Amino acid sequence: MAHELPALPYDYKALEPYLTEEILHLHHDKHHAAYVTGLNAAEAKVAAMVEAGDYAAANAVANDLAFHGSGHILHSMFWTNMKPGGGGEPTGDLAAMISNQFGSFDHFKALFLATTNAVQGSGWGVLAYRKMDNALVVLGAEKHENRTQSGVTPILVLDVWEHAYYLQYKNVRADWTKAFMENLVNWDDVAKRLAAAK
Ligand code: MN3
Repeated sequence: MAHELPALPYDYKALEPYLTEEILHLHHDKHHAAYVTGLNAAEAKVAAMVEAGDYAAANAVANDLAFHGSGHILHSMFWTNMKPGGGGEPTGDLAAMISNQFGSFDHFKALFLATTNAVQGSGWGVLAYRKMDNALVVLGAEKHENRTQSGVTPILVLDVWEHAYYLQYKNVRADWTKAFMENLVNWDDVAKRLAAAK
């Protein structure tokens, strides 16, 4: 059962002017597609190792599963975490949890942006739900799979690899993350993901 690249839930031009058609085409059709291919290749290697009883490649394959698997999962979330005419503030249970945990939406936003902007090199800003104590956690992931916390479910992810913004925002990552939060984030999708995680 091979993984497939999911279609975008909107047109490639739909997120302009905050995210260009060119970036979205390259990011979805080339970069995300490569993680799908990588994950399928890694899972095929797992099957081949088990079939042959030869586990010499197990460590390399585990690395590929973490990298390409996380890349596929995070990008699949990322597309639905955005929508044309997004931004604003969450409502309902998500808004209440954010206020309870971080003091206010503005405090959360400042923390999320600071954490995301400070990720060294390629990575993601992540808001995750931790079922163990019914909490929200703000994380800054490196690459796709590093510097996370076990046992949490990401509900909002923001790609800050250079491929996500450099053609439009050049070296000013903070302009990209601000545009995402103010004009693209789909809080309805984040709320749905929180409810599902609970
Ligand atoms: Mn990416």
